[in-house]
Amino acid sequence: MDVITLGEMMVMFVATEAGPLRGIELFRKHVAGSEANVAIGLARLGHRAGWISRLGDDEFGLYIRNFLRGEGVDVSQVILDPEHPTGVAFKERRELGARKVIYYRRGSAASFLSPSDLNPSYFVGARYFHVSGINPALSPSCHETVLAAIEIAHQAGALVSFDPNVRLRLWDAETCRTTLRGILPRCDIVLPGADEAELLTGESDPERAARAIRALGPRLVLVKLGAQGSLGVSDDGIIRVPAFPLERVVDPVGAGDGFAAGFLSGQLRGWSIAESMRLGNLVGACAMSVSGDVEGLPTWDEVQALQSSRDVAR
Ligand code: KDG
Repeated sequence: MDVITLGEMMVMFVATEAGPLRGIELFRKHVAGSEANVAIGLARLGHRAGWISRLGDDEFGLYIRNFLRGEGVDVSQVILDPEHPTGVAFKERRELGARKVIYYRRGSAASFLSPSDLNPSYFVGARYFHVSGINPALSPSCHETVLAAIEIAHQAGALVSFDPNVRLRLWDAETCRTTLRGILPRCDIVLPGADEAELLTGESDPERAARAIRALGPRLVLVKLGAQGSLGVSDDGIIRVPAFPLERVVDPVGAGDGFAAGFLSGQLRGWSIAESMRLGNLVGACAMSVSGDVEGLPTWDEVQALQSSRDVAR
């Protein structure tokens, strides 16, 4: 496997019209889950990606498993749980202000993931293990599973990539900060947004925040800066890569997952950090061009067409 990911995927109902959910009658069914989004992004770009999780043994669980399978993501490590349901989320659309994602995920099958669900032989030969700060927020056993999986991945020789994915609807800021700071020293690559980097370090300047995260252990920190592109801090110094030009942001949710998929794809191709970040920015922009998390993620052919039309990479 090139990249193994672990996390919860939910069925996500996206409002077809803008406005508060109480007035919405129609929703479109999508899948949503940060780490699985990354696996889909990588599979579309031509890499071997696997996803570890639990889903309810119910209609939505089967829908998600089939969807991922159809995208070419390996789902051999997905357990169908007959006792707990697949998580559900709703996404509101607003013309003004931030979009809201509402969860119905407490007690979901994925929140029962435990270290005994991990199969160390699955990690043999993996190049990267990608996980996010959503999992440790779901339950103590999910937190333990993340720590155990990081350990297994390192033993197998994989690099660990970590997106803090701060979700303050799942836990309070202080618990989040303390828990995620306990995970950061075990990671090789950390990909926070600017606000997440600040929450984790207390530094509002992204460069200082990235340095503070590096001081905890990770060799590479990539801060996502939205319209300002991304910032990379490593032993080689500081790299700033402008955003891929996008005429209209339809929905920013999922952009970070696109960035992670693009960046890891670049690294798997042996590209430099700057070139990989450029691909990350491009894939992140593609994710923002549609209202679902994954529908906009490009195939490798689409990436090449975009690169040659805009002459932005390689
Ligand atoms: O990164 C996008 C995710 O936030 C979205 O898919 C929902 O995974 C999700 C979550 O738990 O918030």
